Formats: sequence, structure tokens, C-alpha cells
Amino acid sequence: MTDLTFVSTNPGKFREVEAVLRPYGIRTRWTRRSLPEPQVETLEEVVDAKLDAVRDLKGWVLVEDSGLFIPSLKGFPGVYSAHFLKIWKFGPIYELLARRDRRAYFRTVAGVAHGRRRWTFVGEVRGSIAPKPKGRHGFGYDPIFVPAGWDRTFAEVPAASKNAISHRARAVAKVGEAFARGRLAR
Ligand code: ITT
Repeated sequence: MTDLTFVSTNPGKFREVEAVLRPYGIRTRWTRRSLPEPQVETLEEVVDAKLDAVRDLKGWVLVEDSGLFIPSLKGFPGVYSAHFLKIWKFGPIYELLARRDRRAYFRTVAGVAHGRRRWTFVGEVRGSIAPKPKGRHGFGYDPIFVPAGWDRTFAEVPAASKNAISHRARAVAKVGEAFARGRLAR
């Protein structure tokens, strides 16, 4: 059994990460801590700043940063997804998309650290913005995101269905596989 500490303010993320890592024999504990999110251009830079802020934690540490990217809005809200949602909710996205292409994707960058060593893993899922928000599961932008090939939003399906294909699950499964193959040497 490997023990890993996941640092985030978001309980929804923790539940998803814990479920993905369990089959790899990884026991995930949650440390709720608000980490700096500098106004930078990429999720990778945010993850680097988050890992800098957890250097005091011992053992294996996992952080991640995610965003919803809408190419017809030049990638917005992207790295600003958290700020944008807190202030504006979904309204402006629907106004902006009234005459634009609704395709969107979620992206997660997961960062693992042990002492001074770091590894990053990326996961994405493609889809589109739903005609209107629907569903009560999940969190954040889940009610407005319909994965490609689905006719329901992430918020309309149980957690296990989201975890079968989500950006976070894909990035975090790569973490699990790297552990399983012994690729994360301390
Ligand atoms: P941290 O403490 O881990 O940073 P956070 O919720 O602030 O938690 P992010 O900055 O990574 O996390 O998330 C950016 C925004 O995107 C935030 O509003 C999330 O609710 C939303 N988001 C992230 N992953 C999501 C997912 O799987 N489904 C829907 N919305 C998501």
C-alpha cells in the first residue's frame, strides 16, 4: 500500500482522485489547504506553484489544477476557471456562446512530488457546452459540460460514470500506472 497526500480545497476532486487511485493500491488522504494560484498562462505553471507551496509535507504529495477550455472563446475560462465561476457562474458563457461554436474540453495537470522530485501528468476530455445547465452530481462546471458522444452532462450521471472518462481520472490514472510500474523512483 502506498500512502499519498492530496492537497486541495475541493472535496469533489478528492472523492474522484481517491476512487481512481484505490485500484492501484494507493491510499489517498486529503489535506484541505488553499494553495496559491498565480495569474499565469498555463495549468502547468499553477501546478508548479502549488507544489512549491506543499514542500513542508512529507512523503508522496499530489496536487492538480484543472480548467474548462472553450476554443471559440480563445480558450477562456481556461486557467481562470475557478475565479470566473466564483464571480460570474454560467451566465456569461451562455451569452458569449449564443453565436459561437460550443465545443469545449476539460484539462487536468496532476503534479506528484516526493522531496525535491516532481512529475506531471495530463488528462483531457473533449465535449461541448450543454444547451442549458442540467444535473446535480459533481461540482463546478459539470452541469454545463456534455462529453463527446454523450447526451447528458457530467452532472447528470453518477460519479463512477464521470470517473470512467474524465480529464481528472485520465491524469490521475497515469499517476497510478506510473506508481504500478515503479516509474516514480524517490
Ligand atoms: P483546488 O483547491 O484544488 O485549487 P479548485 O476548485 O480551486 O480546487 P481548480 O482551480 O483546479 O480547483 O479548478 C478550476 C475551476 O474549474 C473550479 O471552479 C472547479 O470547480 C472547476 N473544475 C475543476 N475540475 C472540474 C470538473 O471535473 N468538473 C467541473 N468543474 C471542474
